[in-house]
Amino acid sequence: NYKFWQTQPVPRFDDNESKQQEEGEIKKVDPAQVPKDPAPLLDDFTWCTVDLDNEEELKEVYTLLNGHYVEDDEAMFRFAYSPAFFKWALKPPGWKKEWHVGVRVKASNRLVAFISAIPLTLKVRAATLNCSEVNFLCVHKKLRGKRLAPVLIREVTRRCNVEGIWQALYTGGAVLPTPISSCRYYHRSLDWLKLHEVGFSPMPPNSTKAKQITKYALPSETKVPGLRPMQEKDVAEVKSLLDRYLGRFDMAPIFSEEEVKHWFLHHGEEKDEDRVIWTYVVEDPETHKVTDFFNFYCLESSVINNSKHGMIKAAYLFYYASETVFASYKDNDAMKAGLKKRLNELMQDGLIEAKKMNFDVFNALTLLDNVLFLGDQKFGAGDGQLHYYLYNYRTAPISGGMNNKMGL
Ligand code: YNC
Ligand code: MG
Repeated sequence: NYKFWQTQPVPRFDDNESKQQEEGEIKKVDPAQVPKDPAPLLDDFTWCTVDLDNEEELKEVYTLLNGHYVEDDEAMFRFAYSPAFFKWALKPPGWKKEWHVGVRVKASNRLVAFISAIPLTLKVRAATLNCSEVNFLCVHKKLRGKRLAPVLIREVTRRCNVEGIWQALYTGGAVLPTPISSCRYYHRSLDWLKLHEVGFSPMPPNSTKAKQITKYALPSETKVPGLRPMQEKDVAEVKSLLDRYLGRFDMAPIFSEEEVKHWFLHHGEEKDEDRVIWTYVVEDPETHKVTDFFNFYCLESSVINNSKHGMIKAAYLFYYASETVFASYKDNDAMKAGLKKRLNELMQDGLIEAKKMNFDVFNALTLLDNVLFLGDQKFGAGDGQLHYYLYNYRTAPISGGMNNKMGL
Protein backbone atom coordinates (compact mmCIF):
# COMPACT_ATOMS: atom_id res chain seq x y z
CA ASN A 1 0.00 0.00 0.00
CA TYR A 2 1.03 3.59 -0.74
CA LYS A 3 3.61 2.30 -3.20
CA PHE A 4 4.34 5.84 -4.30
CA TRP A 5 3.97 7.73 -1.04
CA GLN A 6 6.25 5.21 0.72
CA THR A 7 9.08 6.48 -1.44
CA GLN A 8 8.48 10.13 -0.58
CA PRO A 9 9.87 12.30 2.25
CA VAL A 10 6.69 12.38 4.29
CA PRO A 11 6.01 11.06 7.81
CA ARG A 12 4.82 7.45 7.96
CA PHE A 13 1.67 6.29 9.72
CA ASP A 14 3.75 3.98 11.92
CA ASP A 15 6.35 6.54 13.03
CA ASN A 16 6.87 6.17 16.79
CA GLU A 17 6.13 8.82 19.45
CA SER A 18 9.61 10.28 19.57
CA LYS A 19 9.86 10.47 15.80
CA GLN A 20 6.52 12.28 15.78
CA GLN A 21 7.91 14.94 18.08
CA GLU A 22 10.87 15.70 15.80
CA GLU A 23 10.66 18.92 13.87
CA GLY A 24 12.16 19.92 10.54
CA GLU A 25 13.22 18.84 7.08
CA ILE A 26 12.99 15.10 6.37
CA LYS A 27 15.37 14.74 3.46
CA LYS A 28 18.16 17.09 2.42
CA VAL A 29 18.51 17.18 -1.35
CA ASP A 30 21.68 18.30 -3.08
CA PRO A 31 20.62 21.04 -5.52
CA ALA A 32 23.18 19.70 -8.03
CA GLN A 33 21.28 16.38 -8.08
CA VAL A 34 17.99 17.94 -9.20
CA PRO A 35 17.34 16.73 -12.78
CA LYS A 36 17.31 19.51 -15.35
CA ASP A 37 14.61 17.82 -17.43
CA PRO A 38 11.30 16.12 -16.69
CA ALA A 39 11.13 12.33 -16.48
CA PRO A 40 9.89 10.83 -19.75
CA LEU A 41 6.17 10.13 -20.16
CA LEU A 42 4.60 7.22 -21.99
CA ASP A 43 4.98 7.59 -25.76
CA ASP A 44 1.61 9.14 -26.55
CA PHE A 45 2.00 12.01 -24.04
CA THR A 46 4.08 15.12 -23.64
CA TRP A 47 4.81 17.61 -20.84
CA CYS A 48 3.77 21.22 -21.17
CA THR A 49 3.79 24.44 -19.22
CA VAL A 50 0.34 25.95 -19.31
CA ASP A 51 0.40 29.69 -20.01
CA LEU A 52 -2.46 31.13 -17.96
CA ASP A 53 -1.94 34.57 -19.51
CA ASN A 54 -3.14 32.99 -22.71
CA GLU A 55 -6.95 32.91 -22.60
CA GLU A 56 -7.06 29.78 -24.77
CA GLU A 57 -4.80 27.82 -22.43
CA LEU A 58 -6.63 29.15 -19.38
CA LYS A 59 -9.79 27.81 -20.95
CA GLU A 60 -8.17 24.39 -21.47
CA VAL A 61 -7.43 24.13 -17.74
CA TYR A 62 -10.97 25.26 -17.03
CA THR A 63 -12.42 22.65 -19.37
CA LEU A 64 -10.29 19.80 -17.96
CA LEU A 65 -11.12 20.62 -14.34
CA ASN A 66 -14.79 21.28 -14.96
CA GLY A 67 -15.17 17.82 -16.42
CA HIS A 68 -12.75 15.87 -14.26
CA TYR A 69 -11.96 17.58 -10.95
CA VAL A 70 -13.15 16.82 -7.40
CA GLU A 71 -16.62 15.37 -6.89
CA ASP A 72 -18.43 14.37 -3.72
CA ASP A 73 -18.60 10.68 -2.80
CA GLU A 74 -21.98 10.19 -4.46
CA ALA A 75 -20.94 12.07 -7.63
CA MET A 76 -23.79 14.57 -7.22
CA PHE A 77 -21.68 17.73 -7.35
CA ARG A 78 -18.37 18.72 -8.92
CA PHE A 79 -16.32 21.85 -8.25
CA ALA A 80 -16.76 24.29 -11.13
CA TYR A 81 -13.87 26.72 -10.94
CA SER A 82 -14.18 29.74 -13.21
CA PRO A 83 -11.38 31.17 -15.37
CA ALA A 84 -11.38 34.20 -13.02
CA PHE A 85 -10.91 31.84 -10.08
CA PHE A 86 -7.82 30.28 -11.69
CA LYS A 87 -6.31 33.72 -12.29
CA TRP A 88 -6.83 34.50 -8.63
CA ALA A 89 -5.73 31.11 -7.26
CA LEU A 90 -2.78 30.47 -9.58
CA LYS A 91 -1.25 33.90 -10.18
CA PRO A 92 -0.55 35.38 -6.73
CA PRO A 93 2.56 37.56 -6.28
CA GLY A 94 5.68 35.62 -7.22
CA TRP A 95 3.79 33.02 -9.28
CA LYS A 96 5.84 31.00 -11.71
CA LYS A 97 4.65 29.93 -15.11
CA GLU A 98 6.70 26.70 -14.87
CA TRP A 99 4.63 25.69 -11.85
CA HIS A 100 1.52 25.31 -13.99
CA VAL A 101 2.25 21.85 -15.28
CA GLY A 102 0.24 20.01 -17.90
CA VAL A 103 0.27 16.76 -19.83
CA ARG A 104 -0.99 16.70 -23.41
CA VAL A 105 -1.81 13.92 -25.84
CA LYS A 106 0.82 14.23 -28.58
CA ALA A 107 -1.50 13.44 -31.47
CA SER A 108 -4.37 15.79 -30.55
CA ASN A 109 -2.52 18.27 -28.30
CA ARG A 110 -5.40 17.82 -25.86
CA LEU A 111 -4.71 18.72 -22.22
CA VAL A 112 -5.42 15.61 -20.13
CA ALA A 113 -3.71 16.23 -16.80
CA PHE A 114 -2.70 19.17 -14.65
CA ILE A 115 -0.95 20.04 -11.40
CA SER A 116 0.06 23.41 -10.02
CA ALA A 117 2.13 25.09 -7.34
CA ILE A 118 2.22 28.65 -6.04
CA PRO A 119 4.74 30.24 -3.68
CA LEU A 120 3.80 30.37 -0.02
CA THR A 121 5.46 31.60 3.15
CA LEU A 122 4.25 29.32 5.89
CA LYS A 123 4.78 29.56 9.60
CA VAL A 124 4.94 26.13 11.22
CA ARG A 125 5.38 26.57 14.96
CA ALA A 126 8.73 28.38 15.40
CA ALA A 127 9.83 27.94 11.78
CA THR A 128 9.09 30.03 8.72
CA LEU A 129 9.15 27.95 5.56
CA ASN A 130 9.64 29.25 2.05
CA CYS A 131 7.54 26.64 0.39
CA SER A 132 4.95 26.06 -2.28
CA GLU A 133 1.31 25.14 -2.14
CA VAL A 134 0.34 22.35 -4.54
CA ASN A 135 -3.21 22.21 -5.82
CA PHE A 136 -5.48 21.29 -8.76
CA LEU A 137 -4.00 17.85 -9.37
CA CYS A 138 -6.28 16.42 -12.01
CA VAL A 139 -6.15 13.46 -14.38
CA HIS A 140 -8.73 12.96 -17.14
CA LYS A 141 -11.25 10.28 -16.15
CA LYS A 142 -10.18 8.01 -19.02
CA LEU A 143 -6.58 7.99 -17.75
CA ARG A 144 -7.28 7.17 -14.13
CA GLY A 145 -5.57 4.34 -12.29
CA LYS A 146 -2.51 4.36 -14.58
CA ARG A 147 -0.06 5.84 -12.07
CA LEU A 148 0.04 9.20 -13.82
CA ALA A 149 -0.61 11.10 -10.58
CA PRO A 150 2.77 10.13 -9.04
CA VAL A 151 4.48 11.22 -12.26
CA LEU A 152 2.79 14.63 -12.02
CA ILE A 153 3.70 14.97 -8.35
CA ARG A 154 7.35 14.11 -9.08
CA GLU A 155 7.43 16.67 -11.89
CA VAL A 156 5.96 19.51 -9.84
CA THR A 157 8.43 18.56 -7.08
CA ARG A 158 11.30 18.79 -9.56
CA ARG A 159 10.09 22.19 -10.78
CA CYS A 160 9.91 23.43 -7.17
CA ASN A 161 13.36 22.02 -6.42
CA VAL A 162 14.77 23.77 -9.49
CA GLU A 163 13.68 27.03 -7.84
CA GLY A 164 15.27 26.06 -4.51
CA ILE A 165 11.97 25.12 -2.88
CA TRP A 166 12.08 21.86 -0.86
CA GLN A 167 8.84 21.93 1.13
CA ALA A 168 5.19 22.11 0.13
CA LEU A 169 1.75 22.35 1.67
CA TYR A 170 -1.15 20.49 0.13
CA THR A 171 -4.65 19.51 1.17
CA GLY A 172 -7.21 17.02 0.00
CA GLY A 173 -9.97 14.62 0.85
CA ALA A 174 -7.74 11.58 0.23
CA VAL A 175 -6.09 9.91 3.23
CA LEU A 176 -2.35 9.77 2.61
CA PRO A 177 0.69 9.42 4.86
CA THR A 178 0.38 11.50 7.02
CA PRO A 179 -1.99 14.38 7.80
CA ILE A 180 -0.61 17.02 10.15
CA SER A 181 -4.16 18.14 10.74
CA SER A 182 -7.67 17.36 9.57
CA CYS A 183 -10.63 19.68 9.34
CA ARG A 184 -14.29 19.12 8.70
CA TYR A 185 -16.43 21.13 6.31
CA TYR A 186 -19.46 22.91 7.72
CA HIS A 187 -22.29 24.29 5.62
CA ARG A 188 -24.76 27.05 6.37
CA SER A 189 -27.81 27.03 4.10
CA LEU A 190 -28.74 30.37 2.59
CA ASP A 191 -31.28 28.98 0.11
CA TRP A 192 -32.42 25.85 1.92
CA LEU A 193 -35.11 24.95 -0.61
CA LYS A 194 -32.71 24.93 -3.53
CA LEU A 195 -30.16 22.91 -1.55
CA HIS A 196 -32.92 20.47 -0.72
CA GLU A 197 -34.07 20.23 -4.32
CA VAL A 198 -30.56 19.39 -5.56
CA GLY A 199 -30.22 16.70 -2.91
CA PHE A 200 -27.65 18.49 -0.76
CA SER A 201 -29.84 19.20 2.29
CA PRO A 202 -32.04 16.33 3.48
CA MET A 203 -35.32 17.04 5.24
CA PRO A 204 -34.74 16.46 8.96
CA PRO A 205 -37.21 14.08 10.61
CA ASN A 206 -40.35 15.88 11.85
CA SER A 207 -39.59 19.06 9.94
CA THR A 208 -41.31 20.68 6.98
CA LYS A 209 -40.14 22.81 4.09
CA ALA A 210 -41.69 25.87 5.70
CA LYS A 211 -39.96 25.20 9.02
CA GLN A 212 -36.60 24.71 7.32
CA ILE A 213 -36.93 27.92 5.32
CA THR A 214 -37.83 29.83 8.48
CA LYS A 215 -34.92 28.30 10.35
CA TYR A 216 -32.42 29.72 7.86
CA ALA A 217 -34.06 33.11 7.30
CA LEU A 218 -31.74 36.08 7.82
CA PRO A 219 -32.27 39.77 8.53
CA SER A 220 -32.17 41.84 5.37
CA GLU A 221 -29.57 44.34 6.60
CA THR A 222 -26.22 43.98 8.38
CA LYS A 223 -25.83 45.21 11.97
CA VAL A 224 -22.17 45.82 12.79
CA PRO A 225 -21.59 49.60 12.82
CA GLY A 226 -18.84 50.63 10.40
CA LEU A 227 -18.96 47.48 8.26
CA ARG A 228 -17.99 48.27 4.66
CA PRO A 229 -16.17 46.68 1.69
CA MET A 230 -12.37 46.69 2.03
CA GLN A 231 -10.50 49.22 -0.09
CA GLU A 232 -6.91 49.54 -1.20
CA LYS A 233 -6.25 52.11 1.55
CA ASP A 234 -7.03 49.45 4.19
CA VAL A 235 -4.26 47.07 3.13
CA ALA A 236 -1.66 48.02 5.76
CA GLU A 237 -4.17 47.93 8.62
CA VAL A 238 -5.71 44.67 7.49
CA LYS A 239 -2.25 43.13 7.18
CA SER A 240 -1.26 44.22 10.67
CA LEU A 241 -4.47 42.83 12.11
CA LEU A 242 -4.10 39.56 10.22
CA ASP A 243 -0.42 39.11 11.20
CA ARG A 244 -1.23 39.50 14.86
CA TYR A 245 -4.33 37.33 14.66
CA LEU A 246 -2.62 34.47 12.83
CA GLY A 247 0.34 34.76 15.20
CA ARG A 248 -1.77 32.80 17.70
CA PHE A 249 -1.84 29.67 15.55
CA ASP A 250 0.72 26.89 15.13
CA MET A 251 0.46 26.85 11.37
CA ALA A 252 -0.53 29.81 9.24
CA PRO A 253 0.52 31.63 6.08
CA ILE A 254 2.47 34.85 6.29
CA PHE A 255 1.21 37.34 3.71
CA SER A 256 3.12 40.33 2.38
CA GLU A 257 1.19 43.53 1.61
CA GLU A 258 1.21 42.52 -2.04
CA GLU A 259 -0.31 39.18 -1.13
CA VAL A 260 -2.97 40.80 1.03
CA LYS A 261 -3.86 42.97 -1.97
CA HIS A 262 -3.99 40.01 -4.29
CA TRP A 263 -5.93 37.63 -2.08
CA PHE A 264 -8.32 40.09 -0.45
CA LEU A 265 -9.12 42.83 -2.97
CA HIS A 266 -11.35 42.54 -5.99
CA HIS A 267 -9.48 43.89 -8.98
CA GLY A 268 -11.81 45.84 -11.20
CA GLU A 269 -10.64 44.35 -14.47
CA GLU A 270 -12.84 41.30 -13.96
CA LYS A 271 -16.49 41.72 -14.77
CA ASP A 272 -18.76 41.68 -11.75
CA GLU A 273 -20.09 38.22 -12.52
CA ASP A 274 -16.47 37.00 -12.53
CA ARG A 275 -15.80 38.33 -9.06
CA VAL A 276 -14.06 35.82 -6.79
CA ILE A 277 -13.36 37.53 -3.47
CA TRP A 278 -15.37 39.74 -1.13
CA THR A 279 -13.63 41.38 1.83
CA TYR A 280 -15.33 43.52 4.45
CA VAL A 281 -13.67 45.64 7.11
CA VAL A 282 -15.11 47.24 10.19
CA GLU A 283 -13.99 50.84 10.46
CA ASP A 284 -14.58 52.11 13.97
CA PRO A 285 -17.03 55.00 13.54
CA GLU A 286 -15.10 57.08 16.11
CA THR A 287 -11.40 56.28 15.72
CA HIS A 288 -11.63 55.30 12.02
CA LYS A 289 -9.30 52.40 12.77
CA VAL A 290 -9.95 49.05 11.12
CA THR A 291 -10.88 46.80 14.03
CA ASP A 292 -12.06 43.67 12.20
CA PHE A 293 -12.25 42.14 8.76
CA PHE A 294 -13.49 38.97 7.12
CA ASN A 295 -13.71 37.63 3.61
CA PHE A 296 -15.13 34.83 1.54
CA TYR A 297 -14.56 33.61 -1.98
CA CYS A 298 -16.99 32.30 -4.55
CA LEU A 299 -16.73 28.79 -5.86
CA GLU A 300 -19.59 27.20 -7.73
CA SER A 301 -20.31 23.51 -8.02
CA SER A 302 -22.11 21.95 -10.93
CA VAL A 303 -25.05 19.80 -10.02
CA ILE A 304 -24.73 16.52 -11.89
CA ASN A 305 -28.06 15.20 -13.23
CA ASN A 306 -30.66 17.60 -11.88
CA SER A 307 -33.37 18.96 -14.14
CA LYS A 308 -34.20 22.06 -12.09
CA HIS A 309 -30.81 23.43 -11.01
CA GLY A 310 -27.47 23.37 -12.82
CA MET A 311 -25.21 25.15 -10.33
CA ILE A 312 -24.79 25.78 -6.63
CA LYS A 313 -23.17 29.07 -5.74
CA ALA A 314 -21.12 28.63 -2.59
CA ALA A 315 -19.28 31.21 -0.48
CA TYR A 316 -16.20 29.87 1.31
CA LEU A 317 -15.07 31.64 4.44
CA PHE A 318 -11.42 32.56 3.90
CA TYR A 319 -9.68 34.75 6.53
CA TYR A 320 -10.80 37.10 9.28
CA ALA A 321 -9.36 38.86 12.29
CA SER A 322 -10.65 40.94 15.12
CA GLU A 323 -9.03 43.28 17.64
CA THR A 324 -11.41 41.76 20.17
CA VAL A 325 -8.90 39.01 20.80
CA PHE A 326 -6.24 41.50 21.95
CA ALA A 327 -8.39 43.40 24.45
CA SER A 328 -7.47 42.88 28.11
CA TYR A 329 -9.41 40.10 29.74
CA LYS A 330 -9.25 38.64 33.22
CA ASP A 331 -8.66 35.16 31.84
CA ASN A 332 -8.79 32.97 28.77
CA ASP A 333 -12.48 32.13 29.23
CA ALA A 334 -13.38 35.81 29.23
CA MET A 335 -11.33 36.29 26.07
CA LYS A 336 -13.11 33.39 24.42
CA ALA A 337 -16.50 34.78 25.38
CA GLY A 338 -15.60 38.21 23.98
CA LEU A 339 -14.30 36.70 20.77
CA LYS A 340 -17.30 34.39 20.44
CA LYS A 341 -19.68 37.33 20.68
CA ARG A 342 -17.77 39.39 18.14
CA LEU A 343 -17.27 36.60 15.62
CA ASN A 344 -20.97 35.81 15.76
CA GLU A 345 -21.78 39.43 14.94
CA LEU A 346 -19.30 39.47 12.06
CA MET A 347 -20.33 36.13 10.60
CA GLN A 348 -24.01 36.94 10.83
CA ASP A 349 -23.29 40.01 8.71
CA GLY A 350 -21.20 37.91 6.35
CA LEU A 351 -24.13 35.54 5.87
CA ILE A 352 -26.44 38.47 5.19
CA GLU A 353 -24.09 39.90 2.58
CA ALA A 354 -23.66 36.51 0.91
CA LYS A 355 -27.41 36.01 0.87
CA LYS A 356 -27.90 39.42 -0.75
CA MET A 357 -25.53 38.33 -3.51
CA ASN A 358 -27.48 35.17 -4.17
CA PHE A 359 -25.13 32.63 -2.70
CA ASP A 360 -26.93 29.36 -1.92
CA VAL A 361 -24.66 28.14 0.86
CA PHE A 362 -21.86 29.45 3.08
CA ASN A 363 -19.04 26.99 3.84
CA ALA A 364 -16.41 27.01 6.55
CA LEU A 365 -13.87 24.58 7.98
CA THR A 366 -13.09 23.74 11.59
CA LEU A 367 -10.01 25.94 11.71
CA LEU A 368 -9.05 29.39 13.02
CA ASP A 369 -11.63 30.23 15.73
CA ASN A 370 -14.54 28.94 13.65
CA VAL A 371 -15.84 26.53 16.30
CA LEU A 372 -16.86 29.62 18.29
CA PHE A 373 -19.63 30.51 15.83
CA LEU A 374 -20.43 27.50 13.64
CA GLY A 375 -23.20 26.24 15.94
CA ASP A 376 -24.77 29.60 16.75
CA GLN A 377 -24.82 30.58 13.07
CA LYS A 378 -26.60 27.33 12.13
CA PHE A 379 -23.81 25.71 10.20
CA GLY A 380 -24.22 21.95 9.97
CA ALA A 381 -21.38 19.41 9.78
CA GLY A 382 -20.81 18.07 6.30
CA ASP A 383 -19.38 14.67 5.50
CA GLY A 384 -16.30 16.07 3.81
CA GLN A 385 -12.97 16.04 5.64
CA LEU A 386 -10.04 18.10 4.51
CA HIS A 387 -6.61 16.75 5.40
CA TYR A 388 -3.54 18.98 5.57
CA TYR A 389 -0.13 17.70 4.50
CA LEU A 390 3.42 18.99 4.43
CA TYR A 391 5.93 17.60 1.95
CA ASN A 392 9.46 17.01 3.27
CA TYR A 393 8.79 18.51 6.68
CA ARG A 394 8.06 16.87 9.97
CA THR A 395 6.10 18.53 12.75
CA ALA A 396 3.99 17.18 15.58
CA PRO A 397 0.28 16.89 14.76
CA ILE A 398 -1.58 20.18 15.03
CA SER A 399 -4.77 19.63 16.95
CA GLY A 400 -8.28 20.44 15.82
CA GLY A 401 -11.42 20.95 17.84
CA MET A 402 -11.93 23.55 20.56
CA ASN A 403 -8.27 24.44 20.92
CA ASN A 404 -7.78 24.56 17.23
CA LYS A 405 -4.33 25.72 16.38
CA MET A 406 -4.77 25.71 12.62
CA GLY A 407 -4.66 29.12 11.11
CA LEU A 408 -5.20 28.39 7.46
C1 YNC B 1 -4.15 13.12 -3.99
N1 YNC B 1 -5.27 13.82 -3.97
O1 YNC B 1 -2.48 7.44 -3.17
P1 YNC B 1 0.06 5.37 -3.63
S1 YNC B 1 -6.13 17.46 -4.06
C2 YNC B 1 -1.87 12.98 -3.54
N2 YNC B 1 -3.01 13.68 -3.53
O2 YNC B 1 -0.32 6.60 -4.62
P2 YNC B 1 -2.93 7.13 -10.18
C3 YNC B 1 -2.85 11.14 -4.44
N3 YNC B 1 -1.75 11.73 -3.97
O3 YNC B 1 -1.11 5.26 -2.70
P3 YNC B 1 -5.50 8.40 -10.40
C4 YNC B 1 -4.09 11.80 -4.49
N4 YNC B 1 -5.01 10.98 -5.00
O4 YNC B 1 0.24 4.17 -4.47
C5 YNC B 1 -4.38 9.84 -5.27
N5 YNC B 1 -3.07 9.92 -4.94
O5 YNC B 1 1.29 5.80 -2.90
C6 YNC B 1 -2.04 8.89 -5.04
N6 YNC B 1 -9.32 12.99 -9.27
O6 YNC B 1 -1.99 7.32 -8.89
C7 YNC B 1 -2.52 7.55 -4.57
N7 YNC B 1 -7.78 15.91 -7.31
O7 YNC B 1 -2.44 8.02 -11.26
C8 YNC B 1 -1.58 6.61 -5.27
O8 YNC B 1 -4.34 7.64 -9.59
C9 YNC B 1 -1.36 7.29 -6.60
O9 YNC B 1 -5.40 8.10 -11.84
C10 YNC B 1 -2.27 6.69 -7.67
O10 YNC B 1 -5.14 9.96 -10.21
C11 YNC B 1 -5.35 10.61 -8.96
O11 YNC B 1 -4.87 18.82 -5.82
C12 YNC B 1 -6.10 11.91 -9.20
O12 YNC B 1 -9.41 14.63 -6.53
C13 YNC B 1 -6.34 12.56 -7.83
O13 YNC B 1 -8.06 13.67 -11.02
C14 YNC B 1 -5.20 12.83 -10.03
O14 YNC B 1 -8.14 10.65 -9.27
C15 YNC B 1 -7.41 11.63 -9.97
O15 YNC B 1 -6.77 8.15 -9.70
C16 YNC B 1 -8.29 12.86 -10.14
O16 YNC B 1 -3.04 5.73 -10.53
C17 YNC B 1 -10.27 14.08 -9.28
O17 YNC B 1 -1.71 8.67 -6.43
C18 YNC B 1 -9.60 15.37 -8.81
C19 YNC B 1 -8.93 15.25 -7.45
C20 YNC B 1 -6.98 15.97 -6.13
C21 YNC B 1 -7.23 17.25 -5.38
C22 YNC B 1 -4.79 18.31 -4.75
C23 YNC B 1 -3.51 18.32 -3.94
C24 YNC B 1 -2.52 17.39 -4.61
C25 YNC B 1 -1.25 17.20 -3.80
C26 YNC B 1 -0.29 16.27 -4.46
C27 YNC B 1 0.96 16.03 -3.64
C28 YNC B 1 1.90 17.20 -3.70
C29 YNC B 1 3.18 16.91 -2.94
C30 YNC B 1 4.12 18.13 -2.90
C31 YNC B 1 4.89 18.31 -4.22
C32 YNC B 1 5.83 19.55 -4.24
C33 YNC B 1 6.98 19.30 -3.34
C34 YNC B 1 7.93 20.42 -3.27
C35 YNC B 1 8.78 21.11 -2.99
MG1 MG C 1 -3.31 7.58 -13.86
